[in-house]
Parts: sequence; C-alpha cells; structure tokens
Amino acid sequence: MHTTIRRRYGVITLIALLALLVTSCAAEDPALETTEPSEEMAEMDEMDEEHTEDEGDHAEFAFGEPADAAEADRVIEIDASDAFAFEPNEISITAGETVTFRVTNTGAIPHDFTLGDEMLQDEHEAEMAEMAGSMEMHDEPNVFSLEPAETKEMTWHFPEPTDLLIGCHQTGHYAAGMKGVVTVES
Ligand SMILES: [Cu+2]
Repeated sequence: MHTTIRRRYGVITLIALLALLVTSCAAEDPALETTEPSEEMAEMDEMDEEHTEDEGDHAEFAFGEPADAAEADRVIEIDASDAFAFEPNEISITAGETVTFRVTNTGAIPHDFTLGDEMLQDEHEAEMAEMAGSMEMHDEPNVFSLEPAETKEMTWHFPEPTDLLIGCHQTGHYAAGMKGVVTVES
C-alpha cells in the first residue's frame, strides 16, 4: 500500500515537474525566437561586413599597406590609355617609402588600376573575367576603376623589397599587356 502511494506521489511529482519545465520552456520560447535569431543575424551581418572589409583591405597584404595621402613621400603620375598601356610601366620604389600613385585615364573607355603581386593580379584577373558585365567592380584599397578622363589616387606604404605589378583588369586589357612592373628595392 505504502509503496503504491509513494510511487503514485512520485509519478505526480514527476508530472508536475515536467509540466513546470514545459511551461517555463514555452515561456522562454518566444523570447528565444524574437531576440536570439535577430542577434545572431546581426552578428552574421557584422561578420559579413568584417569579411568584406577583410577582402577589401586584405588586412594583411603581403606587400605593405594602404596609407594616408598626407604620409606620401612622393607622387608618381601614371597614365592609363586606350593603347592598353600604363605610362610609365616601370616604377622603382625604395623599401620604406610611402608613395601616392596618381592615375589618370587618358582614354575614352574605362580602365582600372590594381596594385599587387603576380598572384594577386592573376586572381583579380580571374575574378573580373568571371563577373564581367554582371556587376560593377567596386574600389578596394589596392584597386580602383577609372572612367574616361578620371583621375584617382592610391597611397601605399612599402616596408620591404618586393616585386609587384600594376594591372588593368577590364576584359582583355591585362592580357593585351595593360600592366607595369613595380620594383621595391632595398
Ligand atoms: Cu584598361
């Protein structure tokens, strides 16, 4: 008798506990639904932004870093022309220098200017080929596009000797030789 009652009490207590648990969970549920997913999404948005920013500044470039124009030791004027060429197309920089590239599109068609090592240029060429015509390229710290007659500047700090290239990745331009050699010497 005693054991049956005890067991019954036990079962009732268990059911009561379960009910309590379910209700409290249910009470928390709406809160979970309303706050957490949006917080998660906000975090994901932030991560996306950070990710884009990372891709943007390439936070660690292997060849120095973007710098303020005011920090430039000198300005190098470069013309980008419809002859699919940069002029000059050989640039010499001393390690430690901060340089502003002032690039002018002297042509009648759009050009762009990408600073990077050969691997970066090749990657960018592939990216541009992939999205040709589908979307407009946006400027990055080491990349900008130039409408006809437009001039833009890029200031870069070069801490170490390295071999770099400048390139235009409008469809067919790079392959046609629209590139230049940037040598950072010790
Ligand atoms: Cu070009």
